Amino acid sequence: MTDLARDPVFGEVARRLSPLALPARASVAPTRPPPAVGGLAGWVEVSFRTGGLGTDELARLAAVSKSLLPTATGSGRDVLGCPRFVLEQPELATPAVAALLAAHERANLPFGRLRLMGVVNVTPDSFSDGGEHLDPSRAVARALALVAEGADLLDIGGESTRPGSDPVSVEEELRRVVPVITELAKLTRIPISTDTRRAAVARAALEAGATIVNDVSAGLADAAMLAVVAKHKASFVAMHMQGEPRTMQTAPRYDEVVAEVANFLRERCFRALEAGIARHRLWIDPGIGFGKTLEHNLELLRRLPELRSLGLPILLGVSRKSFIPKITGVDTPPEQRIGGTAAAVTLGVLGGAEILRVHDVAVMREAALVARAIGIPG
Ligand code: HH2
Repeated sequence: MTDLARDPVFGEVARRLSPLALPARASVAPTRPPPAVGGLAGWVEVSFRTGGLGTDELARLAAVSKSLLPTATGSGRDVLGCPRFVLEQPELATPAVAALLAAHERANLPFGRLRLMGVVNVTPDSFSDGGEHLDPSRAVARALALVAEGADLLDIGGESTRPGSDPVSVEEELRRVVPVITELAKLTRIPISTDTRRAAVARAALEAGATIVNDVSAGLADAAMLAVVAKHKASFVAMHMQGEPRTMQTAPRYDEVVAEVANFLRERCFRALEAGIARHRLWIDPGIGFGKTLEHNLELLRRLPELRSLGLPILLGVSRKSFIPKITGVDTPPEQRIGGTAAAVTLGVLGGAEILRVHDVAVMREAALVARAIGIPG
């Protein structure tokens, strides 16, 4: 069933109904109350968004969808050739229909404004800019240069999470990022994000003027993280990672990478909501390169629209990453991976990403804006 799950809506229902695709801990409740299907008068019409599917896949989707929607009568196609079902007895609607409608509604939410998040790593060892901005004044200058290039947000990190990296101490991470954030908060009005897995660092960064916490462990690395974010009314980026940076690339394994990433993000966002973080302050990120093979990364990028059914803005970090030379077969240094990054940013925007985390803001801003103008009119 999961190989049919290319459609964001259908993918959501398939995942909910397929016990194999659900890790035991994952919650399957909708993220907000489903529409009152039983209360709707007359009938409900469900059209599947199936852009990009071939005839064979459409036929299989229609067959499986029919079995998921036992109360549906009169299946057909809408003007775009998408399968369409009319539910004539909505009071018989199953939880699957309610989930389908809720997911459909979320996947069809209008796109938000595109935002470019400029990256500055105050570290000696980050994979692409390590050592360049360890000095606080250089880090501040780089951040201001990214603002001048058109960054809408800044992401300041004090610990490399590249594959194979060792964690640094909390004290060292604080020493690296707090002076930079303090200074930047005085010099720019652009929202500042702190890229950290530590609650103590998040707290200090928020007190210094940051308003966003970007946690590559989605709150799992530090039990106090979600409460700190909630207390400061900060935004929270929940990113998916399998394992931890030191060993995550040793042997990443998934039965179904998109379903597992989506379920993980849904679960972590539930935890964030429970901790008191407002829904409108949550962003999700599939975590390209974090415990994933090249194939896993490509599958996630191709099927990014499925994550839209969670109803939260998608942040995407593809900038300069090692999947690019793996594809080209040419081992270019990270700062030269501009073309590959622009291609991935373009496809990411067309797949529904709204926040692009990049090192080269001016070029990627141009790529992202052009991609959106062509691919997502209005
Ligand atoms: N990627 C990196 C670090 N933080 N955060 C989010 N939300 N998404 C990402 O894809 C992401 C991230 C890795 O890139 P970089 O910061 O340039 O390198 P390093 O971890 O070596 O400092």
